[in-house]
Amino acid sequence: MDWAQDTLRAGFCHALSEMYRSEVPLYGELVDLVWKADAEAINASRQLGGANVIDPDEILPSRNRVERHGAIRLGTAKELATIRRMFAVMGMSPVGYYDLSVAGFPMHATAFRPKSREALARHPFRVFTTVLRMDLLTERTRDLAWRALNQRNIFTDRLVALIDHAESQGRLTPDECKAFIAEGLETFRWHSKATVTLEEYKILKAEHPLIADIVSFPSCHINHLTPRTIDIDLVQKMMQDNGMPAKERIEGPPHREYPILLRQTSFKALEETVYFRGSDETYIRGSHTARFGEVEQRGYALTRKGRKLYDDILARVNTEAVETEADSGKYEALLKRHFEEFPDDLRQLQEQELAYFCYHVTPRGGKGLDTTKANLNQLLKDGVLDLEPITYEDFLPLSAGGIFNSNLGNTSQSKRLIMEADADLDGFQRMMGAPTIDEISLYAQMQKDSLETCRVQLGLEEIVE
Ligand code: OOG
Ligand code: NI
Repeated sequence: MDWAQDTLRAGFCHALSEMYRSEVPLYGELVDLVWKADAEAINASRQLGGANVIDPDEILPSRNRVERHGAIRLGTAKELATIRRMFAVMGMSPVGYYDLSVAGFPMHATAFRPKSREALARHPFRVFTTVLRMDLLTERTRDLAWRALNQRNIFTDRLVALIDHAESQGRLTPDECKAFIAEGLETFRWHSKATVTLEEYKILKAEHPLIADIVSFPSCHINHLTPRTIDIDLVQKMMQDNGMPAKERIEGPPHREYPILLRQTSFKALEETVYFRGSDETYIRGSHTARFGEVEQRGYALTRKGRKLYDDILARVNTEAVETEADSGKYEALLKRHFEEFPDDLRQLQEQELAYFCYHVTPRGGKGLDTTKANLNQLLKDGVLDLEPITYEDFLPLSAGGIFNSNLGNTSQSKRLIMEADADLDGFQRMMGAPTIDEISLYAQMQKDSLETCRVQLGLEEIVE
């Protein structure tokens, strides 16, 4: 299916963003603030001049301005299998597997997103999608969850009919796309009327607040939406200056000259009024805390070797933080110190094979190349090729903060049960009815394809890496 899929995906993301803006006005304020921060960062770079000038069209291609990721939490295999089909209509595939049990969440996840460089460039909408692991719940909670989840249907009949239709026809007409967007939004819409009683909600929440969030409502409301910025440090400062309930620190790697992976911050979830089922047709007023707004700055995709170095350094930071009972200021210092070990230089990242790159033939190119076999590093040195880091398109949900907090003792028995569980990729794929795609192999393929294009352009037989 590659008709107007990119347009449908863009339209859906835009509609979802408008819906969330009206549901959570603070999200709208955050988006405005990100635009201001980006404009300021560009201006500041202009004033500095020289090599530091940010070319807004280069670093902020049109995709960044519309770029969003969201997150949803599902309850059952049926929901996961159907959401996979729904996202497939928009050209989004399940990429990566995330085991959240390590952080004490009875959930695992994938991210639905476009796979190819071209589709990502046209519109990179992605949705982090978790599903509950029933096997990690205590019996009482599991029974409750089953009952609540089995009586709900988070997809409208018209949406399911449109998915069937798209699958059999291989496309949707513009009118059908419009209907698909309108019907699809219903799956992600917020409902303040819970499907459970207050007592049931309390039982679910006592085991884990996210279980209550997944199980208690008639849809899988989008729980946050995230715009992308070019200067997350500035956004964090502006959030604090504007009195937004910002998180204390930015998650992920520290600030670097050459950013890697992903840095994120958010405003904390809001407490919202909800109504629990009472006896007969009555409802009881209560509250629920789940929805928030987040912002992210994306860096370079790392190779397996690079990711291992990242994880090793972070583990050392966290161990030392626990040992020294570091507060958030000290934690920041630890992070900075330990990450000095991660090269902050483009050529080193390339030579040590820590990050992925796309290669291009430079304008002066291979004029006068008199060999059939050339060495990649020599071609770079000679200015025949240049390199462009590949952006990390995935997630880092088990950020420093997550693991750090879960280390802080005070762990209940049901939580311990979760934290001692193994990842279950097979179980996840069985629930979804399809395999997940390994994200690292996507980046490796992009790098390989770009080298192959260079090889052909230069008329070489081989470029040796
Ligand atoms: C997980 C959300 C993960 C991110 O940016 O890492 C995510 C959850 O549903 O709580 O969106
Ligand atoms: Ni997120």
